[in-house]
Amino acid sequence: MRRLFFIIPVCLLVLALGTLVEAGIRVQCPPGAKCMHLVGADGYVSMADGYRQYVFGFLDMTGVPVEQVLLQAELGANSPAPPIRLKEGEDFYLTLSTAPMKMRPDLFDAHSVHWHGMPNIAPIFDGEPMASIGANPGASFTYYYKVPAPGTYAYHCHVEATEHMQMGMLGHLTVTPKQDGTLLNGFTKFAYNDGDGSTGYDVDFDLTVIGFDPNFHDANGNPTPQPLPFADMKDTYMQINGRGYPDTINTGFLAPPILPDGTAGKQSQKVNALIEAVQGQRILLRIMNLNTVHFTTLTIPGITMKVVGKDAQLLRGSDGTNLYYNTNTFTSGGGQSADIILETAGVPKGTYFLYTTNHSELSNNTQDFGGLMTEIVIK
Ligand SMILES: [Cu+2]
Repeated sequence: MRRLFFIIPVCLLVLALGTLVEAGIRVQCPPGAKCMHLVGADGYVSMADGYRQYVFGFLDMTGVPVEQVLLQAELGANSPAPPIRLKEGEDFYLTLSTAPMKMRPDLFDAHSVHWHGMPNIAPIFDGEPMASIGANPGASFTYYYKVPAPGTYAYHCHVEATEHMQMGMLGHLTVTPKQDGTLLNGFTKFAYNDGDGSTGYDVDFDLTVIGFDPNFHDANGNPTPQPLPFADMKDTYMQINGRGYPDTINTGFLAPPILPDGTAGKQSQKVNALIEAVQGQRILLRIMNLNTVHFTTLTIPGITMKVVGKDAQLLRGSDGTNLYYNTNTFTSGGGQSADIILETAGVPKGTYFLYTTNHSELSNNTQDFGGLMTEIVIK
């Protein structure tokens, strides 16, 4: 009998813990809220010159049964991380699970999600590992956000940030304003709550600028004694949305990389960077620079860029004066963003190029021609 008294409570405890663990991963999404399940893992991507690059990254496992998550995530890191698009004021539950590193079983790094530049995040959900927490390998953690402000942001892993960001744990985070859905200035979609429709647009595109240093990535993919070459980091694979030109304009998924054992890997580069609009439409470019090494200057010969927002802030003075400005080049460093409007009325139909004026970055490592460039097609 005494043994029964012991066994029954233990069984109940195990059942309760099992339910909690399952609930921690399969969030019962509350009505009206948005929920997502990201997994941090390692994997491979193909650079535009065909080079297989080892990466760390996130992948979207929303809706995948708990018992299949780790198996499906194996070597499944995406680059860039899956884009997240939310509405201002929305309740968002983001569950992060960390899969063990398939190619680096000697590493036991946790992962986290940090919303770069977002105000009013509860400290426990900040993702910075000294002041908050992440998810250790095999574990999960659910973040909650009351999405506070519209704009163009990024999210990234903040654990050993220099290493994990260089390795690819970077993604686009867009928050649309409450003003969306109202008719102002002939538009129903806007970059910000501008009150006058001046940031209205017809079509928008998320552009994430990143760069990889193949020597750093190769050093990390090789389980030999560290340290990693932090001070020597030099990105020679500059990319938009995880691709160098001409892969940026390939509207399909890129072919899965061939793994070191000769088998096909998983599709890991799912976001293209082709910009298309009908003549007369207004384009909004949501540009997020997540390069860990370089400043980047972008230009679009033939189309004027109107900058209406920077670093997730509407460009407006304290007295309400618009501080928007027209330019033919835009420079940003890592962690900076911009909201740029392109008016296509009066722009002849055709193909235009968005590219960096840092000409050494118009290459895919040693392959001349490529890199940080995409196309804008006005139809
Ligand atoms: Cu990480």
